[in-house]
This record gives sequence, structure tokens and C-alpha cells, in this order.
Amino acid sequence: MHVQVGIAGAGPAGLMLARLLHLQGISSVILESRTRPYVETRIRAGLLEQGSVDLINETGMGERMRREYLPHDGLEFIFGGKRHRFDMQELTGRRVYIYGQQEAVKDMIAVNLAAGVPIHFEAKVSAFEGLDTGKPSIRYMHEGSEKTLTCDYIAGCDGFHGVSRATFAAGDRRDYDRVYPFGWLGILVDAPPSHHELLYCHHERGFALFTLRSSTVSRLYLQVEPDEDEKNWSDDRIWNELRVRLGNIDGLKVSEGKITQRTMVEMRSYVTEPMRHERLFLAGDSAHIVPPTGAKGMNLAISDVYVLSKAFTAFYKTGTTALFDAYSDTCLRRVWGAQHFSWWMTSMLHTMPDASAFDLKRQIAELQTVCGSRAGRKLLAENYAGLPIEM
Ligand code: FAS
Ligand code: PHB
Repeated sequence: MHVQVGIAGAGPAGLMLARLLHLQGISSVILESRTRPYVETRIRAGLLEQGSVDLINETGMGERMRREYLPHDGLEFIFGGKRHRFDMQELTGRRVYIYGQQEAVKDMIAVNLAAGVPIHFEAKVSAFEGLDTGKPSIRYMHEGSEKTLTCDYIAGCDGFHGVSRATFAAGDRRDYDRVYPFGWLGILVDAPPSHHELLYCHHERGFALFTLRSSTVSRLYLQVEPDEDEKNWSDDRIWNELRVRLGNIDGLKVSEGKITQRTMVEMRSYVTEPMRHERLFLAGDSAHIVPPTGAKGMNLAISDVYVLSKAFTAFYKTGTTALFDAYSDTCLRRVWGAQHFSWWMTSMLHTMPDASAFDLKRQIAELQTVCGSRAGRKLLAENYAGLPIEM
């Protein structure tokens, strides 16, 4: 089989790219190693920037999202026993939206399939070949046999643990990596959220985040040891720790309920440069990951493929490869901006195991500096609401 663009991975990056290409009459095939139910129920991100929401709507994939998402005009930091609200709408004129990544993935799969874009599930990509020729190909296992997809170009949207990044010989790429000395224990709870906006809690025992998936489902995170086993955390231990880290704050109380899922989330910053190797383009987590504190991962994946789709459109409509050549640098400007913000949010709000008494006092002073001035609140709000798709 031959197609103009072969896509590895049916996450937000691969699915959004396929849709953007289809709308320009460019053919693609998505090869996804997991089953459809698996990718449609995998709990991950929960917060969409305005730019991501706009693109999902502009590509005709937002009908259910508009019915179900929860627009948010602000967020709160809690530290030193006080609440500090960021009025994002007032500071930036923008808002963010709570809509589970798995719901967005479900919508994007449905629209792509309905439009006739082939998505092969349980199709595990094993290798890319001929990247330096005009006819690259993808080798993959599907229905018990090895198959080959020939294409003009390949989009590596197969996430951090996929094969795309490994395709680059070590000498052809530069990796930047930071692993944080803690992880997140994430839980899903059948209970209304503790507050209608997100609560980011700094506490000497560790960070806690109160977020949500809907008006009846809460999503909560606790900073824990990086190698923590979620089985060590009974329901009582989780609720006690969340109550301590939220503190006795006026008007706030931890909303408890049935814990339906608990997972560990790794805290890591990672960038691979460049994001292109010959006829292979990396997009999303295959090229970069951020600690989830800044809620940037999924939004970065979507902005990468927006840029990539413009490069493919320019090539197939005019033959120019200029946007191919600019792809990596264009994406990396935004990627590094999001890396900085995610690192900043993480280092400002988490308890560092090796922190001295000075470090802790300085960290609290940083929080006070950011929350205590309009300039500080505006800087944080502008990054949280989302950097321009093309910087
Ligand atoms: P994805 O990883 O979503 O998709 C890659 C796809 O490729 C997957 O479906 C995978 O099955 C497939 N694949 C892998 N190898 C393959 C192969 N060899 N052949 C074929 N297919 C292959 N981001 C936030 O903004 N907020 C959060 O709270 C947040 N929480 C997260 C929690 C967890 C546990 C994880 C792992 C990530 C979290 N993220 C969060 C980040 C996450 O949302 C990513 O940024 C987002 O999924 C990136 O999308 P993609 O680049 O499409 O990669
Ligand atoms: C989530 O809802 O999963 C979420 C929201 C905001 C964050 C991190 C995670 O900063």
C-alpha cells in the first residue's frame, strides 16, 4: 500500500495530523499499536488551551467537546495557608477548558474514520526504511504478519516510548533530559470536584493538585517518591494526605468519593533536537515530554502537527520544501517555551527532597513575588493559557 503520509501513533498528534491533512486532500494512514478501546480509555491529560480547542472546532471534531467541556477563567495557588487566584480571563482575555484527553481522542478517531481516513489498530510499527530516499516505508506487524506501508513522508507521532526517536542515529540528534526527584500519584474519583477551578497546593509535605474531569468526576494528584508503588496508598492514606496538603483554608474542603483509578505519573522534561530526520518528522511526545504540572503535553502535540500540516500543504500544493526545512526550529521555539513554563511551575510548587531551609524560604518568596504583582500573575496566566501556536 502507498500513501502520501504514513503516521505512526493514534494519539492526539497522529489523529489531529491525519484530520488536518485530509481536509487538504492529502492522504494518510495511521498505524496504532494498541486496540481502539485501549486508546479511547487511557486516562491522561485533562486541560485544553484555547488554541487546541479552536483547532479541534475548526477541523470539525468539536461537536461533543463543546457540549461537555468545562471552560475555566481562573486557577488558584494555595500556599502559606492562603488562596491566591489568577484571573486568567481578566489578565489574558483567554480561558482554558477541562476535557479529558481520552474524550478528545475518541472524538478524533470517530471523525477520521467517518471521513474514510484508515486507522489500523493493533498495528505495531517496528522500523522505518529508506528515509533518505524518495520512497520511505514503514514496517509494521498487523493481523499476525509483517506488512510494509510505502509513503512520501512519515510522521512519528508514536509518543515517548515509540520507535520514531530511536530511528535517529545517536549522532544525528541531541537529547536534553531532566528527571525530577518525585512522581505524581494520580487518582480518579467519583465525586464532584473540591472547587470549580483548579487548586495547585504548595505544602512542606509535598504538592497536591485538585483538578477534575466533569462536574461529577474529580482528578487529584499527590507528589510522591519517584519510585512509589500506588498499592502503598490506601484510600484513607490518600484522603488524609490531601486534607493536610489542602489545609484548613476558608471555604475549601476535600470532596471525597470512590477512587476508581490510581496511577503513577513520571515527572520528566525531555527534548530531542532536531524534530526532523530526512523524510521523518517527529511530533508530540515522540520529540518532547514535559512534567504535567503546566498541562502542556497534549497542547504541544496539537501545535506541532498544526505546523507540520502547513508544511505538507505547502509542499503538495506548490512543491516548496521551505516549511519542511523550518519545521523543527518553528516547533522548538514553542517547545522550549513550554519546557521552561512546565519546569517553572514544577520547581515553584513541589517540595524538593534536597531543599535546604533557605531553599524553602526562597521558594515561598518566589510564589509570593509571582502572586503578589500583576506582572507576575500576568506572566504565569499568559503561559498557562498557552503560548502562540507559532512563536
Ligand atoms: P501519545 O503517547 O498520546 O500517543 C502515541 C500513540 O502511539 C499511542 O497511542 C501509542 O499506543 C502509539 N504507539 C507507540 N508506539 C507505537 C508503535 N511502535 N507503533 C504504533 N503505535 C505506537 N499532559 C497534560 O497536558 N496533562 C496531564 O495531566 C498529562 N498526564 C499524563 C499522564 C500520563 C500517564 C502520561 C503518559 C502522559 C500525560 N500527559 C499529560 C502527557 C500526554 O497527554 C501527552 O502529552 C500526549 O498524550 C501527547 O500526545 P501524542 O504525542 O499523540 O503521544
Ligand atoms: C489534569 O486535569 O489532568 C491536569 C490539569 C492541569 C494540570 C495537570 C493535570 O496542570
